[in-house]
Amino acid sequence: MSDLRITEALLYMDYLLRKERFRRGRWSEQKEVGKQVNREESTEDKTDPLRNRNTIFKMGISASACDCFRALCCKGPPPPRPEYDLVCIGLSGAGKTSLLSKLCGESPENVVSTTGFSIKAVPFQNAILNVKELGGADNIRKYWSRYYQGSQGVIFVLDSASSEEELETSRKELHSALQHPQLCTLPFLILANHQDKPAARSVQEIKKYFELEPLARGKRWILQPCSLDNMNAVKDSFAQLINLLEEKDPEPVRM
Ligand SMILES: Nc1nc2c(ncn2[C@@H]2O[C@H](COP(=O)(O)OP(=O)(O)OP(=O)(O)O)[C@@H](O)[C@H]2O)c(=O)[nH]1
Ligand SMILES: [Mg+2]
Repeated sequence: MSDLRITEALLYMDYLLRKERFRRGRWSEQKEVGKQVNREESTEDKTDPLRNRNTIFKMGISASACDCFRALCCKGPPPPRPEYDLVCIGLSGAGKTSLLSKLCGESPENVVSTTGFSIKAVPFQNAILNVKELGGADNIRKYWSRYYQGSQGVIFVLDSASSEEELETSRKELHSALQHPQLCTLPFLILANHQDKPAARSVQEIKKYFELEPLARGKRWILQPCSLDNMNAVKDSFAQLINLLEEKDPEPVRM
């Protein structure tokens, strides 16, 4: 039922209540006249708190109609969305900042390499992800583990079209993160980015090269091929990650 209809229904209900109250008032007046009771000369105690009980009762009906009206028609603020703290890692140039910026509705143009870390609150319909991106340059990677504490999930971004050497470095970093005591029990989202490039490896090649199936056995992870041009795939994978984060008693194996 639309808000307008509910309003109409409640106003009509209120009108009926008032009409009924008026009818009863007249009836009791007639009864009193019949008993020859003069209102003005009545000896009833005007200080008696129960004297106006009927009025209070009637007001109560009217007040509850108003409460009903308020509850049905005045929409309060939506319940707060749960927030999760995530860490986002991957080699320099993998596309971490670009993807996160696009998810926040910002332009990925003029993105510069992250020195140190940056935090973005990425809003989704059912949750807010506070993502801490750690810069992927050689001289920053050795400090990554200092920033893992408090994370509830991990996003690992890789460049699917990178050189063999870079891919091997990326593989080592992913292995080290998956085995780190502060991350090893958390859900992982692995984004195989740069899929728009002709040299990009397929998701099967990446799964094999990164030895994901034996390495991540017993862990909860999602491997998603994507590119900056295909944000729907990125959003879908984040929705799956939120599902994993929401699981109170996660299944031990998710392959
Ligand atoms: N073709 C293509 N280019 C991309 C893609 N994703 C990111 N890029 C480009 O890759 C470059 C590096 O992207 P960043 O987002 O800065 O990478 P990063 O992972 O944040 O790098 P660091 O902050 O240095 O760790 C930018 O010029 C992006 O435009 C993609 O899917 N396809
Ligand atoms: Mg960056």
